Amino acid sequence: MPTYGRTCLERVPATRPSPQQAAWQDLEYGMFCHFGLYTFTGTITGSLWFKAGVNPAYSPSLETVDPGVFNPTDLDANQWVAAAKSAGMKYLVLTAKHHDGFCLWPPATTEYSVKHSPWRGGKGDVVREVAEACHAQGIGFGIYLSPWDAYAYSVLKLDDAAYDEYYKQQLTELLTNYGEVMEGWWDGAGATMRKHDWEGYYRLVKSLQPNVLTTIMGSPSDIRVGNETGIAPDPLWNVVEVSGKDYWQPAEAPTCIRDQHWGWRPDDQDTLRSLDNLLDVYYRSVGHGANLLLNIAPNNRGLLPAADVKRVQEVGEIISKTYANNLLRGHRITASSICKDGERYEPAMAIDGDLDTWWQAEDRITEAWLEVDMGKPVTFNRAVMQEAIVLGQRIRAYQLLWWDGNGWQQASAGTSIGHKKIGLFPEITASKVRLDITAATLSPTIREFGLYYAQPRG
Ligand code: FUL
Repeated sequence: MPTYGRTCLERVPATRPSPQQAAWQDLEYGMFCHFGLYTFTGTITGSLWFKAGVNPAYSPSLETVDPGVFNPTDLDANQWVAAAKSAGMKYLVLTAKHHDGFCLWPPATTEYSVKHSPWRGGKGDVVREVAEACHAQGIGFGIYLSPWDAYAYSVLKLDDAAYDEYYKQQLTELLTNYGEVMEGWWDGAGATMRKHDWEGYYRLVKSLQPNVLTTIMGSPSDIRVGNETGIAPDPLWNVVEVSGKDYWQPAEAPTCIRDQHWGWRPDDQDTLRSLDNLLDVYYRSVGHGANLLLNIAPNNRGLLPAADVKRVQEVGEIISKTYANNLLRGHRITASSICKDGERYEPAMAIDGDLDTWWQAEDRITEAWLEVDMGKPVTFNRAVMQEAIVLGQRIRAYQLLWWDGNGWQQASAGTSIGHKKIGLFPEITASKVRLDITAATLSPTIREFGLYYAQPRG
């Protein structure tokens, strides 16, 4: 977690991220892995789950999938994590339990788990293997634990209070026995069909691991999820109002690498998203300031499909190549206003590639610009802007201008920047650019400002 040092603080209160939220936003890109009995039956949505949700008296005996089908003969969590890393992803979220209630670890609460599968002779624990692989390879580990649980409702016939205890026991095991958990996904699907002790869950989670960030359900949760398209809105504001109070609640954009199938399916061989489609999703999630959580489903052998891995590696390679060198780096940068607190907020901090430093305008200045003179014409078609969100999301409007020799022309413009904004525009050649912040709630900060050139794609 970066240390942010002393700051040129405005006296005005503003909503800011927790250090854990700020660190999570820096991760930007993660892998979602949906894995469970549905990997072996070929479908993630069963009528059982729905019926069990709406009608607790429903008897699912004919539809409950037997744990005996769970047998990923070649399961290798290290392959999943290595693939995520090689694609530039910084964390992995695993479905420890999906809506069917089947547990990928052997819990004390239910027998409906890997314990009754042939895999590793019933002694296996997928959560452990994935957690250990994440920890060993140095990426964040996240757990998805569906509040909606068809098995607990319909087979075990737990009422709301009994289910709260059941769920809390599962949370306790998952947050006690698997090392550090960075993100806890408490899915909203089906979660309103029952009464849940959300506040109790939240308190328990934080008491077990204060650094865990909760996603979706909570009181409110630490992370929000808007939809399942992988696309975040623009503008994207981090502060949301819940019951009259302001909260910093960064956004995560989940989506599937294959046609809306969260789990692996044998009949789903032709729906892998194209490279261009995935790049577009990246620009419309990470490029809008959200985290992208891309689902790649391990197959029934327990491996990520080679084609999916290759595709995300291609995406990762294009992104890392495009953003390897900031064309503004090392050039002369000036600002209309500089916070007078030593040298820490000099404009050069905005192009130094150091995420622990930033430029900041003087207190009470809410319109300001940064100008970079590159000395000679440079060609670019992407701009990356980041605010020092540890001080809140302050910028309300900006435009990127370039000097055509006679006057300023606009390359791109917008309202929110937040953690990151990537501006995409047709190729421009200029030797001078200006980032013009035309509105801010408090003195604006720029953590990084960069221009890049993305090779046109065929
Ligand atoms: C949804 C679930 O119903 C899907 O199966 C999937 O887990 C997705 C991430 O969240 O709400």
